[in-house]
Amino acid sequence: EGVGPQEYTLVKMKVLETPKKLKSVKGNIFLVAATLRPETMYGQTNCWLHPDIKYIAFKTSVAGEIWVSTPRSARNMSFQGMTSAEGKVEVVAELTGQDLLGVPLKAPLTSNQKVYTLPMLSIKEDKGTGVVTSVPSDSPDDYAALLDLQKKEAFRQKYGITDEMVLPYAPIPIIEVPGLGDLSAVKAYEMFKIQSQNDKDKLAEAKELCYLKGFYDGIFLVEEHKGQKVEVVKKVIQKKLTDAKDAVIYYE
Ligand code: A2H
Repeated sequence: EGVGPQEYTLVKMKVLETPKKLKSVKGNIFLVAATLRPETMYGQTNCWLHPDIKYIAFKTSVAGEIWVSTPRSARNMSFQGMTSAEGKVEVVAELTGQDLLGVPLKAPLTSNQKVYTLPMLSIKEDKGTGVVTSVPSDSPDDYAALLDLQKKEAFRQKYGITDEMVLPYAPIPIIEVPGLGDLSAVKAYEMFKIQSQNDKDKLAEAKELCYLKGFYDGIFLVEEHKGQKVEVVKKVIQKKLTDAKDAVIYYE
């Protein structure tokens, strides 16, 4: 990773059914997911949270909007004009990831009408917002974690995740990558013989391959950008998201 600040796109995922711990909060609540690949938002199938890390709900600079992220990232956002006051974070609720699991969300661009918050154990507290949107077609980490939940009923039960939150969701073909096909993460998962989300080394290799090839050689399949190169369309889709107020640019 470079020395300069990293740019992330924060994608707003709207809470459709308020979880218990947020019942007293007024306003529209969004989980904000940090991504390096805004162009893949057409393929979202769920949202990842770490069950054991701390999240906060806080007031934003947008009237009536409450966002959820880690306290660390909210503080960073307070210096980027995203909170209710410059340099301040007005906390309205404190939660753990566990409190927020199994919640239906409306996410932008994806063909899924709702996606659920699910547990991912490799989420880092000190990167991005601690909220990660899942695109199993193009991210090997996301595919591995989704498959773990789909294969293991006990894993779902441990976190109170029902079948309907997981089983109907399949990777959506959105980008054709020469040599890796239209579900590059699935292909890479198989090529590297990955078994689960705990296969750290193999996942790192698969991620590298998909990320580089997807970015430089990938061709869009979704109707609106059909035939266009990922390299070209990435910024266009990022702008579409920010213009629609479905995302903001964030640095750390
Ligand atoms: B990416 P970098 Cl399709 N912990 O978004 C673990 N992973 C995190 C995270 C955290 N706290 N915050 C963000 N991420 C993920 C899409 C995507 C991503 C695709 C393909 C590759 C990919 C959909 N998930 O990332 O360490 C987010 O997943 C591969 C690098 O800053 C974010 O972008 O380089 C990426 O990791 C940021 O990782």
